[in-house]
Amino acid sequence: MSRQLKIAAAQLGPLHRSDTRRDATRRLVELLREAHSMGARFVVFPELAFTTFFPRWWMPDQNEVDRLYFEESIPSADTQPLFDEARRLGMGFYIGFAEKIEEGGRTRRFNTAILVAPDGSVVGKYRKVHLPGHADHKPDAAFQHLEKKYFEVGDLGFRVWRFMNMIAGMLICNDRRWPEAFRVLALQGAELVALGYNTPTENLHYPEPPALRVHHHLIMAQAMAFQNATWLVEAGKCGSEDGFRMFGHSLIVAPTGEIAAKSLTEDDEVIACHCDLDLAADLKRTMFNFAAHRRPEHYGLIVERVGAQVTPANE
Ligand code: CDT
Repeated sequence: MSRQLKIAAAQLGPLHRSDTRRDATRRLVELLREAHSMGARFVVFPELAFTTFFPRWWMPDQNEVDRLYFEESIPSADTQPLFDEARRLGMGFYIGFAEKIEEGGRTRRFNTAILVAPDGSVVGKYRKVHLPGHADHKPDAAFQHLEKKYFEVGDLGFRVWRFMNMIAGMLICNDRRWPEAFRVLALQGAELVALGYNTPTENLHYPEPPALRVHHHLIMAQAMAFQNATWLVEAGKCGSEDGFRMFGHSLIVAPTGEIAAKSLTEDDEVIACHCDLDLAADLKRTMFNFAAHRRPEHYGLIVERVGAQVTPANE
């Protein structure tokens, strides 16, 4: 009998600067209940799901940033109700948050996601590797994208976990633009990749039509799921946060590359799908039988070189 799991993506509408983590948790609990009523047993929530997308703001007082946006423990008093309700309902989930730790005598901050089992235990942690944006203040820009200021590059690598009768991996937002991240998960047998995101409708760095940004979001998801023979569940935080818009289009993509479910709004919304986990395993035995067809002896540059250098073979 094939392995079936009903999975949901719980999209969040806007969280403004004035919204507290308690406010966010209340909404997350409602979304969790809705996913449960739809029959889902595993839910993917967005990146930095308890707060507004704060890297859009230049804030010189790090103590204030820590107090308003970073978690020193998870669950915390404010976020505990989500964990309690998930355990009561017997549901697993993925959620993103800003993590602050003390390690080796210094404070470290990461953009983090965790996998929580139906019994409430945290079974896996991932710290975002691909941090977009910049670290300096850009006073002339319409908004900032200061992930390089507020976070360190994740130090836990790309891992998978045996979880709820599947092999699950985690990524966060900008990671979805880098095929290497997915491939490292797929090489460990990932059958499902969970990913939360916050993606501004406008590109900070150069003009780009909003529709094109959504187009890229969709084709990346479809390509990454298919080429790595994995289910992919992406949940966004979206809508206009204090006047700064981010797009929705949360989605569940099958290992065939087909979009199985997609959100319609830019507000709180749950989408769900019956996922046949063996579809991922089957494709890894056939079309994407890595052991039979990959040629890593020709892929060396992928790990040796970071930026492109032009060295034509005839020079
Ligand atoms: N949160 C996050 O990583 N957002 C980025 C914005 C990049 S703008 C080109 C994203 O990749 O969606």
